Amino acid sequence: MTSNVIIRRYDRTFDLLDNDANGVLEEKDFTDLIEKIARATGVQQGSAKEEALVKEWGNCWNTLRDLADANGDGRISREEFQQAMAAAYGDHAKLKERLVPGLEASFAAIDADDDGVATVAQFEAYLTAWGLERAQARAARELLDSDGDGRFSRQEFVNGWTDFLLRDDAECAALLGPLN
Ligand SMILES: [Ca+2]
Ligand SMILES: [Ca+2]
Ligand SMILES: [Ca+2]
Repeated sequence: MTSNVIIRRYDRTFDLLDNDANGVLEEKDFTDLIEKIARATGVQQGSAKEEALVKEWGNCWNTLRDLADANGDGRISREEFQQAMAAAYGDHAKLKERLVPGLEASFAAIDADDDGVATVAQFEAYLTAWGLERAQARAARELLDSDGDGRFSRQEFVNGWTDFLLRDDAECAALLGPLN
C-alpha cells in the first residue's frame, strides 16, 4: 500500500522531470534537464563529467520507459508514472540500484573539485536547474547537510534522494520543495 505522502512525492517528482511542462515525460525532458544541470553546476561541455551525466540519465530514462510506458507510445503519462512508481515501491533494493548511478553522476557534477564533498551553494545551483526557487533549495539542503557545516558527502546526497523516493515519513519530504 502506497501512502498519500509517497504519492504526492511522486507527483512532485513527475512535475520536476516534466521539464517542458506538457504533461508527459519524454526523452527530451531528460536531455534538456541534463543540459540545464550541466550548465548550472559549471560542468564543461564535452567533459567526462558531462558524458557521465548524459549516459547515466539516459539509462534512467530508458529504465523509466521500460518500467512505466505501459501503452508503449514512448511517452510516460502521470498515471503511468504513478503506477510504475507504486509497483517499484515494493522493491526498494531494485529501485535504488537503478537510481544510484544517475545520482552519483549528479553528485560528480556538483562536486566540482572531486574531493567527494559538495557545498550547499553548489547544491542550490543544482536545484535551480530543476526549476526550484532559491528558498526551496535552501530548505532542501538542510535535509542533506544534517550537521549544518555547509557541506555534504556523496553518500549523504545519494541517501537523501533515495530516502525521499522510498521512505514513508515526513522527515525527507521537503527535499523537492513543499508538497501541496
Ligand atoms: Ca514533457
Ligand atoms: Ca505511455
Ligand atoms: Ca568538493
